[in-house]
Amino acid sequence: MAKLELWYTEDQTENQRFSCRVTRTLHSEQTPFQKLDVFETAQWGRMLTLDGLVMTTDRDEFVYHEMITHVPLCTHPNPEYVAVIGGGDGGAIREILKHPGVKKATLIEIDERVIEASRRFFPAISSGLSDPRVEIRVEDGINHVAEVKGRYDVIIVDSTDPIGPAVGLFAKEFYQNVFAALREDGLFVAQTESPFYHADLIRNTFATVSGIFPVTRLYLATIPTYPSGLWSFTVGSKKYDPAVVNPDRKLPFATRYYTPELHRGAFALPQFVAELIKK
Ligand code: SPD
Repeated sequence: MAKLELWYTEDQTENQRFSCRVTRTLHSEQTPFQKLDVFETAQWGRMLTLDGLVMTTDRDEFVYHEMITHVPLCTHPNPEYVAVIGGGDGGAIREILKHPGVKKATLIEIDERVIEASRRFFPAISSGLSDPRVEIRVEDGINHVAEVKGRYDVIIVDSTDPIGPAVGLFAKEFYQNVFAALREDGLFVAQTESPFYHADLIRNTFATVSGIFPVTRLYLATIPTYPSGLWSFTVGSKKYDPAVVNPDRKLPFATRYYTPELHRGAFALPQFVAELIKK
């Protein structure tokens, strides 16, 4: 008897694919910037993809969103003004708002349809977007950081992969503008892909950021639905070292992945990753 099955398949490299069973396609559209799909999957709950690449899923989003936010926000002693470039699903914003000292979280997302899709299909991820401390700007983050000076304590570059609209978010000029957009003791973090598949990108980004910021660090997290499952984040900081954290610090909010002890451990790099960022 014939059996019909629906699977999502992502070409992670020319020689590597990732698949998961789809129980329903909830939404598909071509936005002015990219192809946006929302699937219901058997393994990961709802999944948002852009241009055929997984951006977030119900069941593992907490790892990425906690690690891209709490590492920089727990490094800065008093983060008040925080910006997220990209991240239209709102997951990073939700985590930022857990920090009681944050006065304003600005989301700068180029594609309004991502925000709309997240509000509609991912209520738990987008839950912070209506908070009064949140300002949403639908514009290109590249232009925004080029225009503002000394405004933010922390900038989080929650970009898509370095293709299409996100290419400029991995460029030297962008990091220079991020430096200028930060206050005198500010820091930024960018998602920088997988050390298994994007070694050159990590090497080049780290070298570029090191040429601009006095402190540059790389840390890792395990994100099962991202290519290879091992994901990197690069930090550029004007003053504070994100690798130095009190592991016994008590957090005034709940997390599922991030702990201060794990924060410290995330900077302990496997040898092949450490080699990538050697001077
Ligand atoms: N290959 C996946 C990289 C996606 C990084 N950004 C995801 C956005 C989630 N807020």
